[in-house]
Amino acid sequence: MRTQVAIIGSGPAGLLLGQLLHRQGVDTVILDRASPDYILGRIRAGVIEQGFADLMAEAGVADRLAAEGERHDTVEISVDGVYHPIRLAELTGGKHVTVYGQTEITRDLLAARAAAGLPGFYGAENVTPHDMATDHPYVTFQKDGLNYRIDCDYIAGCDGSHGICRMHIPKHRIHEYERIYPFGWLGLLSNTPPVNHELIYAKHDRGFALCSKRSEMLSRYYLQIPLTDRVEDWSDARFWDELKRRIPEDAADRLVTGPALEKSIAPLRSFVSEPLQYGRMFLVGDAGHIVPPTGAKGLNLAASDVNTLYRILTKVYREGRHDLTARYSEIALRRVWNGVRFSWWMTDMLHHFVRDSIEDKIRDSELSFFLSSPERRRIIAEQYVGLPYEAVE
Ligand code: RFL
Ligand code: PHB
Repeated sequence: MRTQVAIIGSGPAGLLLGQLLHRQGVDTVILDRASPDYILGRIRAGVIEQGFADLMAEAGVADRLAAEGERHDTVEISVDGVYHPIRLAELTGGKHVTVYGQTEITRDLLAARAAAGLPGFYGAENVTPHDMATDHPYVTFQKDGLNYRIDCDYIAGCDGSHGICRMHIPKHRIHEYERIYPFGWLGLLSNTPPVNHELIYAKHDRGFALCSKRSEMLSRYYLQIPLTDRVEDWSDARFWDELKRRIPEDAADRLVTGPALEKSIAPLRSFVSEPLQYGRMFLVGDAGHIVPPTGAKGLNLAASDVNTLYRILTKVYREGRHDLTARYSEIALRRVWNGVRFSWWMTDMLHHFVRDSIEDKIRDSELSFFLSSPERRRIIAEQYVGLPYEAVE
């Protein structure tokens, strides 16, 4: 089998890239080791930058996002129970974010790919990229006991943080930067009305908490917990009690609780692999970098990588600009490092590290400095709504 771009990974990065390239007449095949149902079962991101929403529109898959996504002009930071609104639109000249779940983004993209009849292999085993440093890369895999080989011009490694594409880059051609945080997030999804219209990022002596949502009857909450805790340690009742203690009093008073539809723990880490390419293979999204979720940047950085690669490949196929492929990593990484820094900063400012340490006192002081004037809050707002995408020329 032959295609122009073999896409490994059918998460939001792989699917969005496939859809955008399809609209430019570029052929793709998508391979994923999981099934579509499994992919849709993962509860992850919820905050979409405008650049990402615009890209979904360019891909022709933004109808439901526009109709059901909720526009947010403000985000709340609470410190020991006191609100500090960050008025995103007011501070950034009208920019905002949209609350629309990653699950729904993925559902829309999978539906569009199926409707266009584009090829994909789910439940693909032993997916392996080959000969990326030559002009004739290919991918092999097995499915239902049969062996497959896909010859292609380029390979897009969109296979997430546990993917295999990065592993196939020789060690001496890649540098990996990593920071592991000494805590995790316990997330809970429930069929209850969200406690607040705006998201609340709550810094508290007992630890960080986040109040988020998916819709008017679907809430998503997170608690900072020690890495040694297991999901079984947290009954629904214990989760709700702890959440109430960390959020502002008025929110705790109106919090509607209910049984958890899903509860899971995510460890927090910052990770970047440099460069994001090896020959004719590109790393896109979580395959090349991870951020802690506090800045809501992971999925949005995946989208900005897709934007860069899609614009480069469009110029390659339409204008013969083969010179541009060598620049993918450099362009994508500029924005990635900014997101990595902002996510690290938000995590650092809002979480509790070591009680009564000088570092925690300095963090408190730095956060109150940044919350203390519109000019300083603007610095947070501009990054939260997302920096502009860099042009590819
Ligand atoms: P994905 O979504 O992990 O998709 C990768 C796909 O590759 C497949 N795969 C393989 N296929 C074939 N062979 C192999 N060997 C393979 N290995 C893996 C997998 O089955 C999968 O289908 O990566 P992608 O597309 O790069 O998307 C990245 C996002 O999923 C991620 O950055 C976000 O979810 C991060 N994130 C958030 N991002 C935001 O922008 N805003 C948020 O509010 C936000 N909240 C979050 C988050 C991530 C979280 N967790 C659980 C890590 C909240 C949480 C709790
Ligand atoms: C979410 O709704 O899952 C969410 C929102 C904002 C974040 C992280 C996760 O910063």
